[in-house]
Amino acid sequence: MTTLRVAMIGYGFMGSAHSVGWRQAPRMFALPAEAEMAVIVGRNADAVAEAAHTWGWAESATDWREVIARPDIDIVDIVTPGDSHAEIAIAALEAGKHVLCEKPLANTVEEAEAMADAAARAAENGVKAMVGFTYRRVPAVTHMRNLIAEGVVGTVQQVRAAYRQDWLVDPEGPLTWRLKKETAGSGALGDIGAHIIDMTQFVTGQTVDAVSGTIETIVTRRPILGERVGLLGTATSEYGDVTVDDAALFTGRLSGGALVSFEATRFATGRKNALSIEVSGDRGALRFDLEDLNTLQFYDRTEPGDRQGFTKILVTEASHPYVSAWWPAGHMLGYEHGFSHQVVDLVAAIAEDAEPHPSFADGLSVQRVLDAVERSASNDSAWTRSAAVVPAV
Ligand code: SOE
Repeated sequence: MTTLRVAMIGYGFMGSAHSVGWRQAPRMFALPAEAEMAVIVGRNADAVAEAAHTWGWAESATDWREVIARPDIDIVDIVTPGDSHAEIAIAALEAGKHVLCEKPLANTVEEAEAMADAAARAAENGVKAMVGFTYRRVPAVTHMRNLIAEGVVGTVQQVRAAYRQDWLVDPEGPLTWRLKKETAGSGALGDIGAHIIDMTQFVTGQTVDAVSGTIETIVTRRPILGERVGLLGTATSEYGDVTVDDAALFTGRLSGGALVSFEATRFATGRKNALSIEVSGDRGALRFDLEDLNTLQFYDRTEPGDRQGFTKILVTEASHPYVSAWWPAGHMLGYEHGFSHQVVDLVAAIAEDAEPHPSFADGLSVQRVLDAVERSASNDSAWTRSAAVVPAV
């Protein structure tokens, strides 16, 4: 069996989540190729060596360019902030490495276009590129997409998508990289709005073709970061400007004509990581909520009136996507399982020489929607076309 040796660049929150995926997937799934956690890369030699030890990477290194040039590396997994995605991904693809890149694909449409072009060129030589919209791989979300494709909700008439967090409510929370335009590209919009745009396109099989939006920075100055801890960290006594949005509200028009309401915010007091999506159609409706991620709510309008009502589907049957590799029915899965499923799909695409999804073209399509929201917001919320490419689902 082929062995795919992985190099991961970066070692923050997403580094730990991806490491769990690389460790668990080969143990729980019968993968068509071996995946080996070869080397983890970061700028701070001591910290990255500790991360290698904690998460089980064979080696650590400090220079990503040297690692990408190594002939014994097959896959480059990028979990750095958005400002380095384009440079690392393009270099890796040009060096013939398969690439998995965290979302959002890039910080700008121009970078995302260059990445999608590099991926298309690399694909001619069998090299694969995937973007890490990992929530697609929550079994209930994949199941929702399959049910909609089967027609259980009929024609999609409206979608409601929200991603609400509250980790910035404290105005003394420090200025981390996620709050600076030069490192993150945008704020709640790109960080979590990107997830609900991708999820909407994924589950409906349609593109978000135009948007009208508003973005807002609620706390405009914050203490400069001392030491990073989790999403936040310690504060110093100096203050600096927040240069990204804290909240984004926008309406989208799907290629099939339906309206979507989107909300992405880090100021939803009490909401820790509340991603929800509800798709309403002329035959029924489906709703997913990350705070109850093993379930799907299904309303069937074709049932007799006296039996209609939302029913809860427990998405833990072996017949549900990804589930058979895990536990018997009813033994719940969590946030981290999506990262294993991402590895399963990437390794399968490489072994079978198939295009992985979400592709860099899918990532570019989300980036164009993010950009259209910002353009709309700076133009009195005027309807703005995103010129999204058709996502392959
Ligand atoms: C922070 O908002 C964050 O970690 C995002 O960056 C992730 O993409 C999301 O999965 C959870 O929240």
